[in-house]
Amino acid sequence: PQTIYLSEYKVPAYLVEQIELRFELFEDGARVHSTLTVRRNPESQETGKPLELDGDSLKLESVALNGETLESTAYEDRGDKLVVPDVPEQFQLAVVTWIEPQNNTRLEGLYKSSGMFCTQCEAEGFRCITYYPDRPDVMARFRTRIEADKSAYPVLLSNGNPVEQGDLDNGRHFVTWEDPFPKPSYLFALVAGDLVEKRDSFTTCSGRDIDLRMYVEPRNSEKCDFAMDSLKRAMRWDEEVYGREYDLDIFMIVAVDDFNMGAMENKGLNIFNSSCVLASQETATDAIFQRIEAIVAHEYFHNWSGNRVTCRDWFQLSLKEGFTVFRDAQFSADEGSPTVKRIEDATLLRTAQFAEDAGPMAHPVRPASYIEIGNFYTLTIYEKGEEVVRMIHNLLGSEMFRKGSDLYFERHDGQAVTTDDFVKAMEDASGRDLTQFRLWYEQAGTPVLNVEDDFDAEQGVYRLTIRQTVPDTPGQTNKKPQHIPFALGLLDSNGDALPLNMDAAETDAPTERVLEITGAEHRFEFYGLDEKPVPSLLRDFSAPVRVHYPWAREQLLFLMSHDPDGFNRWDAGQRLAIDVIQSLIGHDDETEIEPRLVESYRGLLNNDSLDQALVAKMLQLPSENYLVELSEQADVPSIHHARERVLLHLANALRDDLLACYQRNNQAGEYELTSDAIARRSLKNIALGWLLHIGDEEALALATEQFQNADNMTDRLGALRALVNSGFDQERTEALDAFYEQFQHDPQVVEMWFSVQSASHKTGQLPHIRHLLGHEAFDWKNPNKVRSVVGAFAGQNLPAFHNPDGSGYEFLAEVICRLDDSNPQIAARLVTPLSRWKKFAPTYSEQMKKALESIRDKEALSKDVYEVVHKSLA
Ligand code: HT7
Ligand code: ZN
Repeated sequence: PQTIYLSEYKVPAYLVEQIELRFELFEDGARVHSTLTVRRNPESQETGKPLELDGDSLKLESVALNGETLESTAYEDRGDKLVVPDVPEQFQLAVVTWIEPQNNTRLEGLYKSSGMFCTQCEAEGFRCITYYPDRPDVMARFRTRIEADKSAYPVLLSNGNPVEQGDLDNGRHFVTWEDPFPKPSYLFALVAGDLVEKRDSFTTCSGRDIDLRMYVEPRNSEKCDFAMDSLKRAMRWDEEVYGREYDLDIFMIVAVDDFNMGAMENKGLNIFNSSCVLASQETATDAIFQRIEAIVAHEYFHNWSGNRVTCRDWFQLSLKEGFTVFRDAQFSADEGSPTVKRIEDATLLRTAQFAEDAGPMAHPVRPASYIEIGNFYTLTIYEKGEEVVRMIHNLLGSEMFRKGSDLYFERHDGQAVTTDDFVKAMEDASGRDLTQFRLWYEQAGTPVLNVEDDFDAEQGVYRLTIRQTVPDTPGQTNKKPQHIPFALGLLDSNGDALPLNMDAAETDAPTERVLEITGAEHRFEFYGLDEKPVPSLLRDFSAPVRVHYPWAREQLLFLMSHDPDGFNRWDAGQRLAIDVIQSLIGHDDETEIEPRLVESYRGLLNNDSLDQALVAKMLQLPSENYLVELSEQADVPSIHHARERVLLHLANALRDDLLACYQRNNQAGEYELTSDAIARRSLKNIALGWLLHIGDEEALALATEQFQNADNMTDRLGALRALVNSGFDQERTEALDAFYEQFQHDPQVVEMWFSVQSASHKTGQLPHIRHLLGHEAFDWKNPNKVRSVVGAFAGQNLPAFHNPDGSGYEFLAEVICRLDDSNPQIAARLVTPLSRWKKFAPTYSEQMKKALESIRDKEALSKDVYEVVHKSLA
């Protein structure tokens, strides 16, 4: 397969002003008539270049130039390209293709899901519909006519506004849609199905009434309210915080069951994976409600950061994704607890993105090359990209950042641009020089900060020395120091915040500063101190870096209870727990477990003055995945065993406190989705899980009662998970059977049922995983089902996946090869757990490598899987 390089970017030789599409949808296929109004691009140097249109899996029926049907000698159909050598300066090209959506298992282009037609065109799906210059810098106005059987497909949707509709012969009908905003082909969408419509409306800041509509299968009609409400809140928020008003008269959301990712921001017609939009109290957990709120907002925010201003090429993907994730994170923080949101985001980044950045697929936020762009919808592009935008926000401050964002939208409205254009707008609006900062887009790898300190008691000066290095990554060595905003505070022994006097004459200094680290080594001095302070480093996780500082356990315990920065309170607790767990690895079971850890957890369990959502986060031990990420040569059984020892020790020692915490938070009353109610449910379910883990009979009775009588899914699933992870075999089986019996008709709940079992080290052993693959509710063609069984097993059930006999790896390789033929995007994503093979102790890594080699040797490997496997083995 061919590698595409950013350095080889050329402006398009031809531009498309207008595209008229006509879809004839049938059960055995679809005919697509496409008429393009094309002109040569005056900015292109490639004069005389033939017209080249992209295509994939298309059956070409005819080509006409300016109304004249072309002989087959007048063009070349190369399969992946349609080449027309002889074209004038301006012309109309009409192309007719035949496609088979009913056989499209890749879920790219036009396909069928639960009897409805739908599309997914990002990144390169439009070429599976018709021949077209399928690149984001070709922006055209779309007019789309859809024709289909009226009774089977009463709802026909596309981008923009409906302009015409009517009946046709043979029980068929049509609707025509027109989108006035020029857009790249990746934002095209079509939906046809028998769907119910839920309506609402929104009045914009300038007084325009927008029609809001959700389209779902009839059985889901009661699961739309939360997404609709989230949409309206997101629309208002974007007006208030970014000054962005919605631009069409109608905004539509559609839910589909078979979808490769979470959702898609098609202009005016967002398409969602059902699991990311449908929710009710009885079927969705609090975490799912929060995810829906964030994703609905994310897709909506793309209307400006992505659609009105889009990417010039796919190397710029983080331009829209990093900025939009930042916007949705700000929205979620404003709607809930900012500290908890930051903890969740930092956890994901430190556990999974840092791992990606240290692995064989490491790439910069703006990659320099790729083989298959589908492999670059990564945590680096999304989450690290978000952190990069957040750092600009931290460096400029809210006001200047808003000025920069206004300038960016105004300057580039209707254009396809680069990450550099974004940074330039921020520079121009604020007057700051971000030259060095741009390295965040160019250099892969997580910067490491080594922090040392000393206190000069005589002078009353505290010195911090910070050294930064950026590790080598595939294809990148000897990297330059980056520009890092480093938020800091100092505490005295009473826990009071100290003024950060940075020169001897300074008085009234602030108690928190954002230090700017730009060189390989910096020394900072703080004056006027009576005693050595306790440093609170990288507050609120102000940059996506690893910080090494020789923490003493007393310092961590102190910060856990005194740091005014909520994030660092939590982080201190995590560092302490990590230190305790790591100190047990490789030692026998007689080794003492730090008694102060127990006391600090007791303090947390009984602390009702602290934000209870933060307490719930602080009670959770670092995950096995994070402990693996922190090890040099991970030995999963040892990590699992050490973590289990700490968990069991804490649960035994705190049994009465846990029970009291459960009782206190198990309040009767109306179900609410407030932060406080969510925190209470979270605390209660953590307590229940720990108590069942130690086999507590009283807790078993509570869990059984909660499982049977819960009025919401958070509590029902919390009890189910606690039972599944307990040693109560009979109760576990009964609960799993009862749960399936009750919810078997709801695919989203069945997916939870699958993943609870697959992720559990009690139930998720390989024979049971294979059994789940044969279950009546499992479907290889549905990505959510694959993720909930195979993804949960390989990604979350570390002891079972890393079975020393290698069976977990062989199983995953077998699944990847099977899926590679039907859905290569999903197959490639599943390679991730194997791709980190070098991270594990030799007995594991050798077998992981073998599994990768067996995939590499499969015949007719897709380029998606080829790229990940070959880079992993390199
Ligand atoms: N921009 C969307 C990306 C997406 C996607 C990419 C590849 C294959 C399938 C896909 N579905 C959606 C989603 C987003 O970031 O908002
Ligand atoms: Zn996005």
